[in-house]
Amino acid sequence: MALRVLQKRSALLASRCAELREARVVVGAAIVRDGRLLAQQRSYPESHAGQWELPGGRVEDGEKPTDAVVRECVEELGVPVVVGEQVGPDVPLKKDMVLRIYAASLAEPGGDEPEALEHNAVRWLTADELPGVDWLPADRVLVPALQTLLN
Ligand code: 9L3
Ligand code: MG
Repeated sequence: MALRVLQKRSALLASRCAELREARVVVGAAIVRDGRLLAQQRSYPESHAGQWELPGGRVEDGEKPTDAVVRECVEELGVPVVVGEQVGPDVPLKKDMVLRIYAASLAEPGGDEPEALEHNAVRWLTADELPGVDWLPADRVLVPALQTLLN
């Protein structure tokens, strides 16, 4: 009897450990308009300042990743987006984090222009321009998948 209880407890502990080991997700938006992809230039931290990334950020506790995409785009660009399918694989970031990109489009195409509210600048890039951009390392991994999305 005592053995069964112990076995059950250790199984519970093992599954809790697996949960804690699971990577935290950072989401990003691949916003496409007229065959171009929106990229933004980071202003912080100093190690990443000047490099380009897709808009996004950490998923909060209890938040759906796709909801986090919408929230981050409002915070960083001032515009809502409609979120589609994941683009490419999850890309490992430092520590226990992964970057997950979703295809997106502007929810109000004739509305406000996306603005760099927390960044240096935004750019709309063609598929041909993607390889020449100074991307953050994780975003660079996704360049082929992003070119496929644009083509
Ligand atoms: N990150 C990398 N590529 C991206 C995004 C949105 C984020 N496209 C990395 C940079 C940070 C971490 O994820 O180390 C958290 O992102 P944020 O909260 O600084 O945007
Ligand atoms: Mg961010």
